[in-house]
Amino acid sequence: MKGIQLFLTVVVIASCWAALNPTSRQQQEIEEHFLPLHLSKIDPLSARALMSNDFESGFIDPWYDASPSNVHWVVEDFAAPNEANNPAPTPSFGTKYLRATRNANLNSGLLILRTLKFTALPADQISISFWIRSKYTGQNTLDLVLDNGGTESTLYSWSSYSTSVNFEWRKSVPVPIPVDAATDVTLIFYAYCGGNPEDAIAIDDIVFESSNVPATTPVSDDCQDFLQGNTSVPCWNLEGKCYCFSTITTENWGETEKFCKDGGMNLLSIETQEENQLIYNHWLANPEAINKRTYWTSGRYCPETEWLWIWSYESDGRNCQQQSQFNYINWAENEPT
Ligand SMILES: [Ca+2]
Repeated sequence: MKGIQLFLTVVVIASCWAALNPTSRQQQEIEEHFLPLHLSKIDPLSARALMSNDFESGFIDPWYDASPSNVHWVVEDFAAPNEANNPAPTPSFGTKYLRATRNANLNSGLLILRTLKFTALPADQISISFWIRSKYTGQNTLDLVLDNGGTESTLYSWSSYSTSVNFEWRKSVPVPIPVDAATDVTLIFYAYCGGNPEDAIAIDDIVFESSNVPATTPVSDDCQDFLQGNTSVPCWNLEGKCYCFSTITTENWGETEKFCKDGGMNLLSIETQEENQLIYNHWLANPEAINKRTYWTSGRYCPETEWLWIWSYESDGRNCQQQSQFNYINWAENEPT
């Protein structure tokens, strides 16, 4: 692909909180049954502020385990897995995560992870990291459900990653919370974990945030000369976007994407002829500074769908059809291979 690496910066816009509704009787009964006393005192607005959780503290508030059977959500430390013969993959950050934890007989069962009632606002979204492994493909499931006034609706299912060879933590797509106005709701993870030694489900890095974020930042102030002071990654503001050109050689696409994300940016998606020309001209004009001829872009081949190339905003587990397919292409000769 004739393309050059681009990073786009992102600005977060703070959102406002609104009024709350009274807790329903049904929710009260659930919370009284499962919750530690200190948690039942939290009001929906306070619960909202606590929704993100990486479990490094060992606490899961304002989430709580409401599993009815032999399998429960328990914070596990990577250094001391409960199932030594089926350890979780190395977390991308920290050491703790929430895992479907079975008894000594590895009994299967339904798992339920609920939040306290919290105030959701329009444009709210949630993402997670997850790991699912199944002896039998599709056996183990992980679904996210919204409970809005007692009506449950499934927001997302990650069960397609439920295979015997899944040894990766994956980052989910941001899942929108569909409310039209400030609404007190509950989120629920429903999961099923089988009784085979290979079976496992784990959740980490729950991020709850507003999606009121522009995709790009049309300002020059945020585009420094170098990415986070790294002189191997010079940056320029080109027509209102910040483009950085890494001269560091990376081993593969995943490593490169992580490098960009660690710098608060994303790999380049070249979606128009104009943008391709802009970057190409800049590259021609700055050979000493850029000093490379080949670059990774965000383009990737989607294995789930035959011959589908997409601009991947991040390797987040989204279905290929949900990401940006190539509209503009300018393959080099004999590409793609
Ligand atoms: Ca963690």
